[in-house]
Amino acid sequence: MPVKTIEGQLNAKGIKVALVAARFNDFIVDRLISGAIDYLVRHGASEEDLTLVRLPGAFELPIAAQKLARSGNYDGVVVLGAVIRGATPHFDYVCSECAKGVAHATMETGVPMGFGLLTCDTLDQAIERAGSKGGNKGVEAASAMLETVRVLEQL
Ligand code: INI
Repeated sequence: MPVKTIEGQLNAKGIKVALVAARFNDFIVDRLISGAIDYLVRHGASEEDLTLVRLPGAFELPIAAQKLARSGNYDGVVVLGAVIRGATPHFDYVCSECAKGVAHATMETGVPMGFGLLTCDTLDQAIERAGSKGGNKGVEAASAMLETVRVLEQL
């Protein structure tokens, strides 16, 4: 007997999405935003159903993601930011607090969140992952959010 398998179709028709993005390193984050929007629209989402919210840095993203998810107005949230290691331990705190906060917000609200936070040692690594040879982390995060929304609808 075949195993009953539940999978998500990557169909974004009718989906309402909030994109929550940091202004810090905006020349990188803007590429993640356009990648995520392009992905969602090419998979059937309507631009009127997408809302972009900008925050100062990655540290501030979880609280906005949580409030948007709690509003009941969105099927999913895409969190986008870029943290690039500097000379101080600030990097580690910002990355881990953003990851923890987003994990908490998605579990607490039950709203799927794509985690598109680049955590890189160098600017070159961030550029690679923002629409060049390493792909685009914004696209990946939008796709993961969409797939999760479609799976949860069936559970
Ligand atoms: N925020 C980022 O989004 N990326 C970074 O690389 C970064 N660095 O390196 O400091 C960063 N810091 C700001 C932080 O997210 C907060 O906005 C700030 O601490 C004010 O609360």
